[in-house]
Amino acid sequence: MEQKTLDVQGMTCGHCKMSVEGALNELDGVSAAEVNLKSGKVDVTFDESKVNVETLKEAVEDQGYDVSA
Ligand SMILES: [Cu+2]
Repeated sequence: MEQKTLDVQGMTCGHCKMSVEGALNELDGVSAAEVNLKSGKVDVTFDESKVNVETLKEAVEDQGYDVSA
């Protein structure tokens, strides 16, 4: 399992948290996604043989947020 912290801009409330975590958890290979609203960071645990960081970013961007790392 791989762990990656994404920097996400624009998350402001519980709904944002749910959207981002939901989108990531829907991806095959993601076992955990945890949004920290205060820091704007998302910790993702995933199987690197099934999903890559680029796909994680796209899933968050598809929800309308910007990812910088
Ligand atoms: Cu929100």
